[in-house]
Amino acid sequence: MEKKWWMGKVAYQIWPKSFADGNGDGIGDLEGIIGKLDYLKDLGIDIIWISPVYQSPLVDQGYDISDYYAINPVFGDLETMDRLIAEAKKRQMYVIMDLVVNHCSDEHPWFQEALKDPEGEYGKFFYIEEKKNGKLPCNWRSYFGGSVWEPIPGTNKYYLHSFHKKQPDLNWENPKMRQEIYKMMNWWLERGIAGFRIDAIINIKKKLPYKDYEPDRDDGLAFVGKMLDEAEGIGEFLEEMKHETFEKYDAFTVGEVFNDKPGAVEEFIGENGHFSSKFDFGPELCGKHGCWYKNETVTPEMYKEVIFDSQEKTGEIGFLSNIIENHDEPRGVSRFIPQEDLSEDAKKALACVYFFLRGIPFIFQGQEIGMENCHFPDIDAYDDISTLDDYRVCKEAGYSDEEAMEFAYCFSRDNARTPVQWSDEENAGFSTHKPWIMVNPNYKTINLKSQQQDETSVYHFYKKLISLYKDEAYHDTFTFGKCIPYAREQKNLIAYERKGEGVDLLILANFQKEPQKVTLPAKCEKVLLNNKDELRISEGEITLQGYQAVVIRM
Ligand code: TEU
Ligand code: CA
Repeated sequence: MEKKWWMGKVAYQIWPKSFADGNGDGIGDLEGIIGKLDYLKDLGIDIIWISPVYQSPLVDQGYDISDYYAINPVFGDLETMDRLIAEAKKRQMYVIMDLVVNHCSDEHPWFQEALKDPEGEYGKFFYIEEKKNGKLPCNWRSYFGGSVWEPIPGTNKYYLHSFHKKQPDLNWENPKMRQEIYKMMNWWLERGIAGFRIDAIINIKKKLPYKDYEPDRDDGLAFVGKMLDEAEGIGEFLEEMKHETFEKYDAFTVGEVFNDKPGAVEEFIGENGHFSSKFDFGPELCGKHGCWYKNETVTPEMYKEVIFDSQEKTGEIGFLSNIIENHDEPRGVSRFIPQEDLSEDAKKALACVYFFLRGIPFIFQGQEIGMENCHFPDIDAYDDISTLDDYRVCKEAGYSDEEAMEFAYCFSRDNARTPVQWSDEENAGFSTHKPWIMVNPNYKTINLKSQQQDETSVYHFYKKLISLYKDEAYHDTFTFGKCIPYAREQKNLIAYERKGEGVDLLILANFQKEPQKVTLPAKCEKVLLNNKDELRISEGEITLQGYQAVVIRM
């Protein structure tokens, strides 16, 4: 396998609005990020993914772009972005930006032109159709609720949006549109970014001609994702994109790819795949069945099966990007640890398990201090459009306000979007101004400053994880070694070996409060990491305390 610069690197996702506020207006910004680069460097981060900071009405928090060539003044300007890229480089860190090209904002000039003249050049940048025999082209339901078709005022035409109605889908079948996108991507790559996280990319290929699917709710609509199962040929677009853009820059690309089709691993992230990596969404999708009230609580056994499943499917074909959370998900510690077991040890055990899987570990802002889901006082305190829709769906299904709020507490995207808890000072040290969204009230106990002073904190554990990962003696094994599940059938034990490059490592985590014994596959040479003070090892056997996690060299 050809070795690439990004292999073995550690990545960190910044969701700018809630990361750090540089100018005291209550909203995170680029200056705020620059101020934290030393912090990230010291943590051990190499690659920084910054969620969208482009010009945008922020209906979907920047995933609705109205100018790809400009920075939203809320976040800063191009000069600040250039400085951020340069300051990161000085510290041997790489910046990747979010590439949102399945759709743009309805306020983008292309769409504004399309509204004026749906038959004209820019009309062809979108999917615009008329009703036939009084019927819309298809019954697809958008990700954020309602039909994907929205009327164009003053005409008999409709445009398609897979997400919000303020996010019209770009027409990838149009080569002119595609060239505009590549031009923009190269413009950013020329500015010195190291690559892209590629948003919602699987949606760019539609199953055409349009057709209805079996309705999956009382609204008579079918989830738009259903169409993706049948849409063929996305590879042609992605190969073209690769040749026209990132290949020329040796860029790192990580796709938001929800795709389980046979051959998808090889196609997307194999040696000649479309992207460098793709997120492993196995854990994120675990126990989800279409709407909040149908979701199951994830047990350690369920979690174990999904991560091993992804590892087995991927093998050494390519590199997954491993996560426990992101800006679209609740906090990982609140989701993957049984609520009654949530503790610092359990947080460290979860960190240990996901971090050493084969692939590229991504840390989402605040994860390194063990930030948890947030209790919002009422539905109006939420901001996220998707949360508001899911809440409505629960209410319509007959759930009480209290029940719907409990679902929101478990699943809302805003759980991950509260400000990073830097200290126990006012506004958690995020801003001198009242933040745009509430701070999790637990910031007095969960914050970076206090954890920095405590060697046993979750934060220091993350630092240890990263420095072990990068330790020269093990780095190649963690990067290129095989990942082999160990004692998979042993309940509430999540264990695997990393083997290769002359080293054998064993990762063990006990996901229950009660101790459990594990038979070792070989003699223990050295304990490299342990989230507790003690460890009981005897001849060929180890006894793990509740939520104890260890990394051992065999
Ligand atoms: O997400 C795409 C996506 O399919 C989901 O994660 C989606 O956000 C979720 O099912 C809705 O609850 C990407 C971005 O990560 C997300 O923040 C954007 O809202 C979305 O694209 C649209 O750009
Ligand atoms: Ca600000």
